[in-house]
Amino acid sequence: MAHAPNTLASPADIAAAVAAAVERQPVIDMHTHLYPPSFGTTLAGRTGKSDLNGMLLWGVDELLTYHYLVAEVYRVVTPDKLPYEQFWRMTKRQQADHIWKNLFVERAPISEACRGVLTTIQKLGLDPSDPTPDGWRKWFDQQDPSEYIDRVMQVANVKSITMTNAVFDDNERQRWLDNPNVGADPRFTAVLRIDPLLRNWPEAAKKLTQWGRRAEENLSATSISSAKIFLNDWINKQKAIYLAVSLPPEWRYPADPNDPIARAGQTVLEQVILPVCADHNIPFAMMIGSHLRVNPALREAGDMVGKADVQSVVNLCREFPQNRFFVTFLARENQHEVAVAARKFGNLMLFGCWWFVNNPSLIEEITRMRCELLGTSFIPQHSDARVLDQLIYKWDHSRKIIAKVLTDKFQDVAATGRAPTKESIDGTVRLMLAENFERFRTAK
Ligand code: RAT
Ligand code: ZN
Repeated sequence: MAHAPNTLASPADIAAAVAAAVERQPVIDMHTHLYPPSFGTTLAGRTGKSDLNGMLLWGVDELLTYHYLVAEVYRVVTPDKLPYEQFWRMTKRQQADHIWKNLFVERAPISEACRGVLTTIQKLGLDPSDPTPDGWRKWFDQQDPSEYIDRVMQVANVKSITMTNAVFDDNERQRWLDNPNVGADPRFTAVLRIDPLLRNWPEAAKKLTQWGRRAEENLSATSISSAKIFLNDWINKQKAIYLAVSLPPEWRYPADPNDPIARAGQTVLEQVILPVCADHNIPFAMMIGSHLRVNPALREAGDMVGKADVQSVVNLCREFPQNRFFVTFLARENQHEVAVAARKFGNLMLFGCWWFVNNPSLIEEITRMRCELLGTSFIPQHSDARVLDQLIYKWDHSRKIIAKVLTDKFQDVAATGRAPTKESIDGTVRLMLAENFERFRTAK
């Protein structure tokens, strides 16, 4: 068969073009827990300015004490050997050394979170075969946090980092109140995170009242208007590009009429959150399926996954066509159903392989299925990085899988006799790593 000159007909040419396009395309990372140095940082580097409650985490001790690795180390050094409270009393460096010894030296570091630390160290130009992290620590101590952000973004090829700005977190809230420019770093964008508003209205109402916006448990007209003013203020203060919440597996829309807290959540959603999002023309992101603190002693490492309800998302997308929803589910069991739901609603954008499905085997399965059901119209990944340096491994590992899936898909299409062009490969990759997010969030 004859091919136009700019087409890529051979499987090897397609594989090379896809791999190059995926490596080259800068990413907009739509969900992280990363912040600019203006939010404070626990590791001062060469600036000497450390802040105990600083929100920017970076460096090898933070990488090694990532909560995914805390959960994993408790598989092998059980609480009868090291009581949880004793672990939490250790310094960060002692915790890091404990994890290093037990997960990287005495056992093979084959989990995804262990491998991630080593990929990061390698891509920074350090030697992952070093016997201890001490040499790496010295290197990190010489970095300037702000310059280091540039370096990590360059190595990871990330062009924009989306923060998670939890307005009900006192530490974070105070930073916005103390410094109106705290979020002004052009490398970062803000997302207003509002979990208590939807998950526990009585608690949120108390806080709102403390902060000078009168709100009552019974969701009077005054409460609704207070909550709307509160959201408006914070969207404006943060210049939030969307609103976000994480929801438990039991979350339903419509809510169970016999559950007063869930009913209040429904009212807040219908009468506060969605109208405010529509007014500001910003999407609402729902991350669904996390059971918080099933083992409270493990703190943030103690959360669990549960199967959630996709039909509730279907109901919302149908009832609120004027709103746009970013959605991701935590359970593998929900992935197929929600991909089908996205075929039905243009106001539903699937994103990422979240947390416990952010593992190579599941990323591949989910990305393949989404391509087959949705073509190019989804956002395959976000990093969820909590430690700046994790951008490097999260994107390196995901890029390779996205490239593998897209190579197969383009080769399958080529086999029909319609060979792809380099432009169509580049364009597809651009949609997936940047433009689908940008277009959906700014759509009219
Ligand atoms: O993936 C994580 O690190 C979780 O602890 C959560 O932060 C989750 O991603 C969330 O945003 O709630
Ligand atoms: Zn997150």
